[in-house]
Amino acid sequence: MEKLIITVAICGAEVTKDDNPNLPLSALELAEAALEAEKAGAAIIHLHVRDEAGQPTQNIEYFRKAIDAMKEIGVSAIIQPSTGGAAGMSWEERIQPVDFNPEMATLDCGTVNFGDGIFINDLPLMRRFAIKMKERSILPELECFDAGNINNALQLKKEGLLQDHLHFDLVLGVPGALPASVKNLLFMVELLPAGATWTAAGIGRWQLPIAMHTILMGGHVRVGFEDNIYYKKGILATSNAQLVSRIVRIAEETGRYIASPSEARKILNIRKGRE
Ligand code: KMH
Ligand code: ZN
Repeated sequence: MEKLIITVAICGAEVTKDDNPNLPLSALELAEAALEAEKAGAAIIHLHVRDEAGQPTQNIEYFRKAIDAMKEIGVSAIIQPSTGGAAGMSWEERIQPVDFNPEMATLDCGTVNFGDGIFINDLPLMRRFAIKMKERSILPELECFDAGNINNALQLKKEGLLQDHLHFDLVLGVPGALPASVKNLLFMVELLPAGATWTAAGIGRWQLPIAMHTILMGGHVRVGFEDNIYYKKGILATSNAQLVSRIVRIAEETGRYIASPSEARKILNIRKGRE
């Protein structure tokens, strides 16, 4: 099987330090968490940023600070800024980090309920994001929270708005979207087009079981505090790296070895690398 790409979603937009005091939020904390997770085996850093009050923001200056801090301390993993931000943000606010020309960025593929909120991703918004990413040769991670989202991504492909290689992130268990279960994971994977690569992310207590099934199915894995703050039931994770390390141990026991950042770039057909 292909080597396993581990993505770490280090802070997200919703979790707070009250939920888990080990959550990284400042630029320096994000950089240190990214480096520690990379050393543990992560090849992709899925990045959200927060302002001084800990609120989610898509302001380019906060991304700049976090990414500069990461580079300064030697992070070489693929940095994948979020263009999802938080539910309720405008598309203009959300798209800002694309201006950095990152190697990857997320492209959310459909409107879903998101807890008590609505996460709006209509086709005109998706087209805008896809066009900008294609112009800049940024690989979109096609985030799908429900089965119909995959079809929306394929619609963009039909319209010529995506590059040849498609990479999906199947997010299972967002309250309001498709619940996490092995049956739903299999269902979504069967809908993917031939040749696509995919990552799966299970929310909350589903992070570990979805990851374990994904390892065996040949997909790639996302873990991290954005999706889950616990190590075990009732025990908070001490760091994102702790969650990554567990995936590395499990995967290697099954004979699935871990992709370095440069191997991940090759698997994902990322043209613009640092190497
Ligand atoms: N925070 C969620 C509303 C993404 O990063 O692209 C959206 C999200 C998806 O996290
Ligand atoms: Zn995110």
